[in-house]
Amino acid sequence: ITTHFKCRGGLYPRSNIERFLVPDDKVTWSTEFKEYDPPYYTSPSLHGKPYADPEIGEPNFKPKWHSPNGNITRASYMGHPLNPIGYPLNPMGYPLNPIGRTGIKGRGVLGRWGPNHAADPVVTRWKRLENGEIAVDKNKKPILQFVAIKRGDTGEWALPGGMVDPGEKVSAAAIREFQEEALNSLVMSKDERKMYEEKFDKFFSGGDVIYQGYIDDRRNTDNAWMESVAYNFHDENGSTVGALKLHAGDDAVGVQWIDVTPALKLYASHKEILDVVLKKRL
Ligand code: RP5
Ligand code: MG
Ligand code: MG
Repeated sequence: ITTHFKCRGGLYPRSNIERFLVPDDKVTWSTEFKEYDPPYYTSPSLHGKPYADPEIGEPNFKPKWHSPNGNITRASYMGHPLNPIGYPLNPMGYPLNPIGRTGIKGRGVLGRWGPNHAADPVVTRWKRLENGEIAVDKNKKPILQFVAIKRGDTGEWALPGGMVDPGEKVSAAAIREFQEEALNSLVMSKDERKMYEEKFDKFFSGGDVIYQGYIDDRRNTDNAWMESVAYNFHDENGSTVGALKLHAGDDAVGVQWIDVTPALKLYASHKEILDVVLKKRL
């Protein structure tokens, strides 16, 4: 991801705050943009949330920017040659979006200043005909399918990803989010959940990192942004996770296997991630 579109222009999510319009050629911080005067917005909904940072400058808030920082990492996957886990800070000490301007300052609805770390599971299988043969497209290429959820907030189809909890391994977050959003593990009994966990231990231990870095998420601001690690878990013969009955859960309002096609439109940068998966699998 080298630029962003989805976090520019229009109203900021769940607010009536209009973003300052940033033209394509004024995104990068190194391009001068004298008129740039974005509104400052941090959602009142963050108030008192355990996952939300205090305001910058509060005496008890001393984050170590650019660093693994204990349980809450402030390191970025973006970095630059001098500091591989770094991002710019402005003169007032606020982290700056590594891609550039978004037309809004503050944190918006994001809890953390700087990178907000998420994990995205890309669970795939080959599309099959009723006789079990792999279905092909008009170029005779096998058709890849992935588990998509419909997001409750925007109604868009997306990877069933979510935020990494403090101290949680990123790969564990990807698997947990898949189980919550696509299998509705949150309403399973302890025994049921255990049964699933044991059944899929092997499947989920074989994930490949497909992408790590910035996500063009509509919640991003100049000072807070999403970064994610996407893992591909592939069910080659469709016999394990590929054969499961899916149930939308948590913040997902729908779930289904979707064909990966060039015309596919997905939330944030998820289509770009699937393009990488497809290239790797074909
Ligand atoms: C996206 O938002 C990430 O790629 C991930 O899919 C998702 C995490 O946020 P929530 O689903 O928790 O809202 O940027
Ligand atoms: Mg979730
Ligand atoms: Mg989610």
